[in-house]
Amino acid sequence: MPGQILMVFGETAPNSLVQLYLGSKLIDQVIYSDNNGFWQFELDSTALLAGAQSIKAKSLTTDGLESNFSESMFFEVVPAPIPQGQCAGPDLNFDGWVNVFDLSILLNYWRQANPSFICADINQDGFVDIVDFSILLYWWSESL
Ligand SMILES: [Ca+2]
Ligand SMILES: [Ca+2]
Repeated sequence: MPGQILMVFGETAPNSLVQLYLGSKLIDQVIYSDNNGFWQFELDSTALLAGAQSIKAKSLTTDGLESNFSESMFFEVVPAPIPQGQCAGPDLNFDGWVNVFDLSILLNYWRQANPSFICADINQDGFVDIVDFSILLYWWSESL
């Protein structure tokens, strides 16, 4: 889920600089393996988009050797409602169910930035879009 901390870890030569790539993008963090070659990194998934993601690592040893990329590790960020404040996640009319009434409310605010009814922006990212729609569908017909 977005907001969770993902532990990413691996093993390489001792005291190497480890570079992590999220997809093809270098993560701007300095990570070193310890004396046993073990490294770990806490990846904050808050900024990640929902969907499949991959991460891969390569390392530079102290004597300048560069490893090949590790195999990519795949994970998925699952869109999830974060009920907070006065909102009840995707239950936009607060009746305990997620159904067509909530969908019609969502569509009322469709593609709006900072909607006047803030709960319509279910994931609270400032915009009512397909992500909010997918969260609503995920919880469809479920009592909260
Ligand atoms: Ca409802
Ligand atoms: Ca949103």
